[in-house]
Amino acid sequence: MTTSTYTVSGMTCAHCVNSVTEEVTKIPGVTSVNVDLASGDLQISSESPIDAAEVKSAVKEAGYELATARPRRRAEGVTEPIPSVRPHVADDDVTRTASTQAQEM
Ligand SMILES: [Cu+2]
Repeated sequence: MTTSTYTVSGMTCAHCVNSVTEEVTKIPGVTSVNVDLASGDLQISSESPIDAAEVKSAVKEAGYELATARPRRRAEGVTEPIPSVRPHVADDDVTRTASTQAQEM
């Protein structure tokens, strides 16, 4: 059992939360999805680790963007330096963040 936490940007209401939850739940192996509207946290529980690219495309399918290119794997004891709560960012910031992190991968 693995839990990964990502940050989704662009969600503004409960409908957004439902869309993201629905798309991410469709990823094979995902057992539960928990989205927090205020922080943008997307918590995914799965039988085995889910490819970040799959999560990214599922979130995109729902109409939103991942603010983090990689999961924060607290459950596995791997600590990455991540800002605690990401505020909603302007559209151009999202684009820049996404492309920068894509290059790192
Ligand atoms: Cu909405």
